[in-house]
Amino acid sequence: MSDPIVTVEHFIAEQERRHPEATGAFTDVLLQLSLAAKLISRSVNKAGLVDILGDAGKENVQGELVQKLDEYANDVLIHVLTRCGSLAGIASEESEEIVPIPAAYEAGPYVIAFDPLDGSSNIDVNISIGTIFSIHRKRSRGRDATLEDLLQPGRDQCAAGYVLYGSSTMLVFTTGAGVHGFTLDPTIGEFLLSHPDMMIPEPGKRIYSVNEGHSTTWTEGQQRLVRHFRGEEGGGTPFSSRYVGSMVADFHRTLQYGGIFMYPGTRDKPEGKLRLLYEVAPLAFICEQAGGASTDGVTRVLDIQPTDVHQRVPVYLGSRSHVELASRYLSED
Ligand code: P6P
Repeated sequence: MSDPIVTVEHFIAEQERRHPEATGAFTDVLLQLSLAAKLISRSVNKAGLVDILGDAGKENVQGELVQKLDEYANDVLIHVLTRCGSLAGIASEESEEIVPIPAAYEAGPYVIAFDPLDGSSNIDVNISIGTIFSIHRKRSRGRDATLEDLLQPGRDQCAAGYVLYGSSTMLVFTTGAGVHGFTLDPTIGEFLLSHPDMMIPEPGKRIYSVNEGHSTTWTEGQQRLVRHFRGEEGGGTPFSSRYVGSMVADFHRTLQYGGIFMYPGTRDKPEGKLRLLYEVAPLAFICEQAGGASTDGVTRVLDIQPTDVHQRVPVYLGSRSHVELASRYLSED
């Protein structure tokens, strides 16, 4: 047996041992997230077999029809995380307000924001979808989380990660000490370390990832940037275009191959579509920990001060040289 078999539980325990000041509260959150990921993975993989597809008929705070798997993922995450004893509150894409920790359960020193099932419109066509999470230390006094605890800049995250429900289920996260990927072995129900110390190749493969169907609404700088990637402006070998339409899948490819993922603002929606707290900031933290870069076109994502739990920002994530090139083009807008 060549490589050691390391479970995510063992890996997290090892990381905790290296930090004498660690209380174990943080470990509890990560372990519960791992449990939720297994439960959601089981349902996502059965989705084609069990009649849990299709709209649940309700609308979420975004005014989007909620798919049953969305509801299930949100319910599972809230169920396991409210009981972990280490959280003071939860922000979810599916909940307009902060989800409190019921008085019956112990609260703790962290807060979490998550998108329970991002890319859910792809559920019905069996395209990879994902869960994205971001963990901060609680700053306010008292038992329960306040808005101040959730509206912290991404640079202060103590952990961030995602679960990719694809051809296999992967849990990828950082606690500020590099990025590590774990692949679920469903035969034993364990996440096993499969991708230690992940680094974004620099400059990486020449891949750009954006929905070009929106190109007529882009700014001039954004249009010129994509013309550059297509080899139509400024010479150079054309990039390949890859776009799944599921952020976790597009990001995971960028993390492993390099390139750049973009969701730009438009003239009528300069803030773009993707949410800062539970989509963009966690993936930006992972991206930078893996040696990449992230910007909203003007500001480093991790330096953005959030003003609302569900606020949206434009995003450019990937190999540092490609993101820096994007910033140069966008600075001409
Ligand atoms: P568009 C999925 O709905 C999502 O929130 C992200 O996962 C994805 O990157 C983006 O929206 C796709 O949006 O406008 O290209 O369909």
